[in-house]
Amino acid sequence: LKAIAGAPAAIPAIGAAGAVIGMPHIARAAEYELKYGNNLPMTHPLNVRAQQAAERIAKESNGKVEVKIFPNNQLGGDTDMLSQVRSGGLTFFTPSALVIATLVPVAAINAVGFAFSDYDQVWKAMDGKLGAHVRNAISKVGLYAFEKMWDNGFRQMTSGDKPITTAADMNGLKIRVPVSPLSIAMFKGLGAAPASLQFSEVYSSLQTRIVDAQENPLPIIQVAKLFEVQKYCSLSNHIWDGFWFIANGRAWKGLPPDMQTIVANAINDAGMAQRGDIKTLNQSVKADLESKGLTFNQPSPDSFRAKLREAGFYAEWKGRFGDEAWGLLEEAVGKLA
Ligand code: TF8
Repeated sequence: LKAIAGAPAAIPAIGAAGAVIGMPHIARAAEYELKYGNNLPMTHPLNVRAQQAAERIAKESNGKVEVKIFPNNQLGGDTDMLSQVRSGGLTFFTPSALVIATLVPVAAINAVGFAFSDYDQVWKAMDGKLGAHVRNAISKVGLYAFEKMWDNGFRQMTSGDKPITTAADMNGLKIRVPVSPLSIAMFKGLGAAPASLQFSEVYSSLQTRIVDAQENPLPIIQVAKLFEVQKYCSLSNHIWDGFWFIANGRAWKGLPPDMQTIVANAINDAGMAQRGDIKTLNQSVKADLESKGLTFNQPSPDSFRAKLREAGFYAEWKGRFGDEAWGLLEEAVGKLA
């Protein structure tokens, strides 16, 4: 007999109902069953670390809280999961900042093109005032955002026909971007022809040549096997992207405070470990992708930034995000507009 961690060692026999005798694994149901959905396979650090957090939560709550992971778009694409976490059908979801911004516009602020240049800047801002500003905005739409953002990575461009070496190579390029107004505006500003598609459609849209290019961090390019349908990768680092680990507000408030503490500690700690995983992967994955046929180049950000400035991109988004949020961003990365 193997009871779940913390469950009573002896499983009481059930009299008249009988059926439960001999089926110890259903002898104790969790009091709180929390569903977590995301769009990545279990091999990505997001799920590896979430799985560890789920195990820790089960153990520390003595089996009262069970977190069940639904990876790989099992519950639908990002847009579906975002509405499920709002309605409560889903307890947890980890949208990219770009995606949650369809609901909370200021959440896209970390994704302003060519703003962050390294992780020191990123975590200082997102663990500091800029992150607090965004979390507060997320709380206003009935969602709870855990304190620590998880890392998606710096986004890089991949293409099928020719490498992207300067901003001039962007002209007319059909590039898939997430469902994100900021991404659309930025790539239009660069002269490209961006199209918003769910992440679940990226591989097939490249394969069928609906689009010629896409942009994502290297670990995503690897787990989604995009090297099979792309030839070039430009290490443009054009956006730093992270995941907000969010919860349905009512479900979160419905957890007793001691359980909230257990869950929050496990998730925030897992997030910190996941940041380390992505940093390590960023260094190791390139060689692997090269061996699988991707040709890399490293463009200078200068021509891209200049083109965005010329297109009025920074001035426009400063207006959209507002002076307060923009001020916090510039405090972290220096003057942009
Ligand atoms: C996108 C997203 C992705 C993430 C990741 C797959 O490109 O931003 O980078 O959602 O979880 O749609």
